[in-house]
This record gives sequence, structure tokens and C-alpha cells, in this order.
Amino acid sequence: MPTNPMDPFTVLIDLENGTMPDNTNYLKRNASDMRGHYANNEAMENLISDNGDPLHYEVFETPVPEDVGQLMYCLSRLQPGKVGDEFFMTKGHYHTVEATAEIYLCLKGQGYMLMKTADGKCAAEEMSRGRMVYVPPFWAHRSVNTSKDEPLISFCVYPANAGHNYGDIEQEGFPKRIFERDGRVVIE
Ligand code: PAN
Ligand code: ZN
Repeated sequence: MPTNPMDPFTVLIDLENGTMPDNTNYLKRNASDMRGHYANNEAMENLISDNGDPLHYEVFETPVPEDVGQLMYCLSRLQPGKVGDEFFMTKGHYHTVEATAEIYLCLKGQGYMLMKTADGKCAAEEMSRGRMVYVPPFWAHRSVNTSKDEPLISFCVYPANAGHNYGDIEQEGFPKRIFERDGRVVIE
């Protein structure tokens, strides 16, 4: 028996609105937090100045201890929109402990999980209600909302000791981006 066992608990998830009403951790990123991540920097500056620095995405958590054996979980809610013709997306990251996987269960919306490895592999898996994306160990991941008017909502679960490495993605980017061209979703 561990010396300090945790008690079981439940958490309410609002499946309709994609929130965790009793969250104790709330992270919000606006357009200005995403500078440098999109292909068109000028479109990003215009979005910030002309549209009041709109909300990009939110993450709701009720964290558990970041210990080996624990599972961290969160609700991720990514707004629809575009920077130029590139769809809104999350920053994306590797896990600091690289050999840790993650499960994303899409609860609502439409989009893709873009994934890449440090040695150049890239993948895009579709996200839609009820579809689960398995992000294997060593794969950086970023979600992209391709809907015109609906948030992309996912429930994520990953080892609590995984940590987040944003710096490498800020430098490397992803080999592919997702655009709207002539009304179609294009990955290139
Ligand atoms: C998710 C992400 C969440 C926000 O919980 O952290 O979707 O994306 P960024 O972390 O890239 O800003 C996850 O992958 N956790 O490991
Ligand atoms: Zn992750």
C-alpha cells in the first residue's frame, strides 16, 4: 500500500458546451499568444488589431499530482477561425518525457490532429464527434479546427508526468499546415 493514497473522485464534464464546470486550472490562449505559429504573420497582426485579439483556445483541468502512475486529463476547446487562409490551431508540443502517449477523444466539432516526429514523419488524423486519436509516444501533436462555426472539443488523457515541450515546436514548426482553399480543406 502507498503511504499516502489518493481518494477516488468524479468530475463533471459538460459534453454540450465542452467545459469542465468545476475546473481548478484554466488556460486561455488568444490570437496574440499564437504569434509566430502561422504562415502569414501579417494576417495574424491584422486579426489582433482589427478583431480585438480573439480567443483561440481554452484548456480546462482539475489536475492530479504529476507522478508516475497518475493520469492527467483535460478538456480542450479550440475556436473556429482562420489566420489568413490557415485554420485556427493549438500551439502543439512534444511531451518532455518523450516516451509518453496521449488519447484525444473528440466530443464535438470537426478538424485534424497534426502529428510529427523529430526525424521528419508527419501525420494528420481526422477529428470528429466520437473519433479517438491515439498520439503515440515521441509524436508532437497539435489540433486544428476546420469547422466554419463550431468549436473543436476534445477530452485528453496522458501520463501525469509527461510535461510539455513547446520550445522545439516554436523552432521547428510542423511539416504540414491546414488551409482553406476555394472552400476546401487542404493539407500541404
Ligand atoms: C492537451 C493540450 C491542449 C492545448 O491537453 O495541452 O490541447 O494545446 P497546447 O498544449 O499545444 O497549447 C495535451 O496535448 N496535453 O498533453
Ligand atoms: Zn500532449
